[in-house]
Amino acid sequence: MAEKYKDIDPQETKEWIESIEDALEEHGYERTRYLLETLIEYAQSNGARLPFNTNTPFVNTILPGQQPKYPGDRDIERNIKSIIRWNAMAMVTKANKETPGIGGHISTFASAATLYEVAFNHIFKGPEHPEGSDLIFFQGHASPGIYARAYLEDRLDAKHLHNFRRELSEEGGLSSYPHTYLMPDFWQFATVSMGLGPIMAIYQARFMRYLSDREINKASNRKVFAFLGDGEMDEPEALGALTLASREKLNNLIFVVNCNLQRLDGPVRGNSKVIQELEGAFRGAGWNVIKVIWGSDWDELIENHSNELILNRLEEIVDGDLLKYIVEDGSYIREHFFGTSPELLKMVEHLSDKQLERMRLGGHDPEKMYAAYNEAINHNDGPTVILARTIKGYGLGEAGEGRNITHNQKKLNEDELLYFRDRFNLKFTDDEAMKAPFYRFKKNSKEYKYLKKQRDKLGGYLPSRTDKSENLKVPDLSIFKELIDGSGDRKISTTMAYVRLITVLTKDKNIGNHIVPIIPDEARTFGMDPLFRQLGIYSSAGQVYDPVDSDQFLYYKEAKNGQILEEGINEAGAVSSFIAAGTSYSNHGIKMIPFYIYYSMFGFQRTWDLIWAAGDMRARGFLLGGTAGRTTLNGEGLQHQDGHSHLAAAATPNIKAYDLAYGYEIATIIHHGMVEMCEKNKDVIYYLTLENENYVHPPMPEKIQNDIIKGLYKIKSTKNPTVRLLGSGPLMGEVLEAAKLLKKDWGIEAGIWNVTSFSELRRDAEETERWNLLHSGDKPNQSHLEKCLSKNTVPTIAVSDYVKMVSEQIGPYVPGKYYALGTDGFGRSDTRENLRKFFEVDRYYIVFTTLRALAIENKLDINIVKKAMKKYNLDPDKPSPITV
Ligand SMILES: Cc1ncc(C[n+]2csc(CCOP(=O)(O)OP(=O)(O)O)c2C)c(N)n1
Ligand SMILES: [Mg+2]
Repeated sequence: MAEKYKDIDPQETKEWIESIEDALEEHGYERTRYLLETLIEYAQSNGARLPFNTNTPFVNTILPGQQPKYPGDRDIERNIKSIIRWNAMAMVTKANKETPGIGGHISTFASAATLYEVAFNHIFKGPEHPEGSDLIFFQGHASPGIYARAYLEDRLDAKHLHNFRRELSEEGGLSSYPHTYLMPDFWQFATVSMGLGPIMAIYQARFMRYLSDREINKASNRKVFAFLGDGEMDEPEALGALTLASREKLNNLIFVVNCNLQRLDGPVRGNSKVIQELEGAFRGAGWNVIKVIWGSDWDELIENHSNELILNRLEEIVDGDLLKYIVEDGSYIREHFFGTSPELLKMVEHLSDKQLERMRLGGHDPEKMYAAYNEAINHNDGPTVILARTIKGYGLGEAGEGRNITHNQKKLNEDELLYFRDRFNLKFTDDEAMKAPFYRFKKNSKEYKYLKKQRDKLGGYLPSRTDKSENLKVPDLSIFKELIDGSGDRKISTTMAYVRLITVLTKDKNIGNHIVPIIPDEARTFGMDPLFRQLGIYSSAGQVYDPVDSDQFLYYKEAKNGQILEEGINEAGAVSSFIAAGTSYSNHGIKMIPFYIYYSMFGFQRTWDLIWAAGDMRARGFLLGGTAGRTTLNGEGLQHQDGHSHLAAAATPNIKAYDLAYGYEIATIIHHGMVEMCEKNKDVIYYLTLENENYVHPPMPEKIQNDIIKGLYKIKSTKNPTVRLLGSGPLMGEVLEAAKLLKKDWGIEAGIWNVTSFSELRRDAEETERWNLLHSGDKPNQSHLEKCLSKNTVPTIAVSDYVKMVSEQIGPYVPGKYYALGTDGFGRSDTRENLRKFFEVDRYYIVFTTLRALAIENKLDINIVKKAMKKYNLDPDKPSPITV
C-alpha cells in the first residue's frame, strides 16, 4: 500500500496506526475488523475508490500470539515422523534398485511429511470416531509416506513395502498411487490425475450436505480434506469449482496445498509467488485462507508487522529467489535476502550462517501446522484452504532438496543414504543405513505406544475403506409397465422413455429416495423439467425468491430437501457429484444411485478422466448420454453429434455400455443394473445412450430379457436367411426399412437382430475365446454371439449411429463375412435423412451393401448391385464422409 501511494503526512499516518493499535489492544480483533470495515465502507460510499486487493502480506495468517498450545509430544512425534520419512524413502529406493525404472517419488512426501503427521496425530478422525470418519484425498504421489505410516501401524507388512509398485507379485504389492480399484480396503479416493482430487473433494463435501439436508444421513462434524500440490493447482478443474464451496458455505471442506513452489520440471511460478496468487484466487472465491509460510524461527523477525522493511522485502522476492535460498548456504541468504539494506542485515547479525540456513518454513513446523488445522476445523463460515510453504525433497540435501530434478529422484546412493540418516538423527550404523532397511518401532517403545494411542483417540486408522451399506430392495420390473407395453400409436424418443422411467422410479417407496438425478443445465432439453416440481432441485438455501414461473404448476422449484442435483453448465462438477453419490455406499454406508444425464458429446469426450476415476473408485450408477447418435441428433452439427462415446465406454473396464432402441430395453437394462448395484453389490457403471428421434416403441417380446442384457436379441427370423441385418439404437428403424426394401425390391428375406451392446457382446466373446484357448482340448464354451448366430454363415451387415469401430468390435466373432456401417467423420447439421445418406448408413446403403455382400458370395449377379445403385440414386463418386 505504502508503495502505491505517497505518504504526504507521515504524522497523520502514525496517528491512524496508533488508533488501530489501541483498538487491537483494548477490544481485540473483532472490534478492529468492525472499525476498519466501517471506515472502508464509508470511504467507498463517499467516492474514495479503493483498489480491489485479495492479498494479505506475505506472512503467516495466524500470528504467534494466536497459536494454540501444541497438544502432542514433539520429541516422540519427531522420531515417528523421521522413521516414516526413512521408510518412505527406502521403499522407493529399494524398488528402483531391485527393478530399475519402476519409478516412484521421494521428494513429494519429503515435503509433505509434517502436513500429514500433524493431522494423523491430532486431526484426522478415523472410522470408529463417534462423529464418523473424515474423508481424505491424499496427494497421489505422496503415497509412499502413507504406506510407510500404515507399516508402523501394523496395517502393512515389510513384504508389501518391498513390493511397492509390484502389484502383480505373488505376495501382493502396493499400488503406485491411491487406487481404490486395486486396494479397495485401503484407498478411498483415486487422486493422481492432477486436478481431479480438488473438484471431487468439493462435490464430496457438498454431497455430505445433500445427504443430511435430505435427512438421509444425519448431520455430522466429518470433514473432507484434500491434499494438493501447488503445481496441480494449475489444472482448470482444481480451481474451477471453488465458488460452489463458498456459496454453499461448506465448512466441512479443507484444502491443504503443499506449496513447495516446484512441480515436475521446475518452479511453479519462478517470477512471482504462487502462494500469493492462490491466496488471491481462494479469497476472491470466498474461501477462508490460512497461509503457513514461515516457521517459528522466523517469528521474531516478522513478529513486528509494523516493521515495513522486512514486510516489503518479503513482498518483493519471487519464488525463484526463495528456491535459490534452499540450495545455497546461509551466507548467500544473508547477502541476497537481507543484504539489500543495512537495517535488514542488522536484524540477522545475531544469527550464524548455519542458523540462517536452517530457519524452518511453515509447512515443516508442527506448531504452525497444528494452529492452521485447528483453525480450519473450527471455522464455521465456509471452506478453508491452508497454503503451507514446504521444501520439495526436504532432507535429501544434495540428492534433491529444492533442486529442479527433485521430482524425479527415485533412489539414493550410499552417501546420500548416510546424509539422510544424519539429517534426521536416525540410529542406523553406516552398514545398516546403506542397505536402506525398513524400520518398525518395537511394541514396547514409546513411539509405538504413542502412535497407537493417538489414533485410538481419533477413532482408528486411515486411510481405510469399508462397505457397511444395507442392500436396497429393487422393485419388480413390472413397475415400468408403460415402457414394457410399448408406446402404442404414440411416437416417442428413448429419452422420453427414460424420463418416464425415472419419474416412476423416484416414486418407489423402497428405492425412490435413494435415486440421485444429476443434470448439468439440460433438463428441459431432455424433457425432465416436470421433475423439478415432483422432486425439487436441491439447494441448501431452499428457495428464498419467488420464481418467475411460480404461477405455473411445473415451476422451477428449489428446496432444501430437493432431490435433483442441477449442477449448471459444469460437466466436470456433475461427474464429481456422480462419483460422490456413486461411492456413498462406502463413504457413508448408504447406497445412493446416481442417474447422471448429459449431452452425450460432453460426457466421455469432455470428462472421461473423471469417469475413469469413478471406475477406479468403484462408483456405481448410471450415466446417460442424451441426444446421442451422430445422425440422430441432427441440427446441432459437428461439435454436438456424438458418434464415438461408445468407444471410450467400451475401453473402461467396469462400464457396461448400451445403445438402446426401445423403452422396454431401457427398463430391462436399468432394472438389471440396479439389481447388480443394490442387491448383488457389484461395482458397475452403466452407460446408456438415449436419442431424440420419435418413433413407435413396440411392446417387449416374450423371454428376451437376458438377451437384451447380453447385448443381442432377435427381432425377426426367416426360414432360410440369405443375409443377417444387425441394427442398433435409433438406426434400428433404418434396418427395419431396409429389410422391407430387400423383400419388396429384390425378394430377399433377411434375419433381423437388435444389438443393445456391441461392447458387452465383444467382452463375452473375448472371454469365451480366452477360456477356450486356455482350456484347449476341453469342450469349448459358446459366447452369446455364437449361440445366437452360429447356425448359419450368411453375410452380416451391422449398422449403428456410431463410428464403425463400435460395431466392428464383434466382427471377428461373427460367423461369415461381416460388414459394418457407421458414422465416421465430423458431423454436420442437416435433416436426419440427409445425414444418414451423407454417412452412408441409411436404408438404401444397407440394402446396397447387402446386395453386394451377396454378389461377393456369388449368390447374386453383380449387375443387380449396379441396378440397385441406380434405383436408389447412389453416386459412385460421392466424397467420403471421413475426408470431406
Ligand atoms: C493430469 C496430470 N498431468 C500430469 C501428471 C504428471 N505429474 C505427476 S506429479 C507432477 C508434478 C506435481 O507437482 P505438484 O502438484 O506441485 O506436486 P509436488 O510433487 O510438488 O508436491 C506431474 C506433472 C499427472 N499425474 N496428472
Ligand atoms: Mg509442488
